[in-house]
Amino acid sequence: MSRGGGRGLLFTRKTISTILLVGVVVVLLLLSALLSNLPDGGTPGNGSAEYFTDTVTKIVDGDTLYVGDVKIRLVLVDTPEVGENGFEEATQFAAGLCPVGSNATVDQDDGQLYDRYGRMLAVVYCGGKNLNEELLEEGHAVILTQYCDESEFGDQEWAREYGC
Ligand SMILES: [Ca+2]
Ligand SMILES: [Ca+2]
Repeated sequence: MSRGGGRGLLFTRKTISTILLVGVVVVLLLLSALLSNLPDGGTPGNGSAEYFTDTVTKIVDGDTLYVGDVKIRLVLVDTPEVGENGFEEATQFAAGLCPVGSNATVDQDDGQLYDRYGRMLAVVYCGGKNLNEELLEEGHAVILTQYCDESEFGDQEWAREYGC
């Protein structure tokens, strides 16, 4: 009788620890899935496009900057050129959101990797904010609708909101 009771108890303990182990594994899998999706809209490891975080080393103008030694052209947006109205404001806005020396995350456009000048086309995140989107939202940039279909980001909410 005591033998049977002992077996019953052992089985129960094994079952409980198995359930706990499975539960822990499931939670870990869910967490890693969640973390791999950050920041919003990121597509790490997708195709040959790059996805990396590095230091902002130079702000060229509102839509062009260096992250590490990579020259980035913010995709789907266009800010004024030197001498044009709004050039200073757009450049200073970009420098304010992504100051030189701070960290930026670069999500290269899987649909169009580089522009014709060899600049990497990407969305840049600084302090958790999408610089491309913020430039549009603050009126410093216009959207380049001719690239909406080609771009990885053309169907994202922020791009659609401004004309894609
Ligand atoms: Ca421009
Ligand atoms: Ca990408």
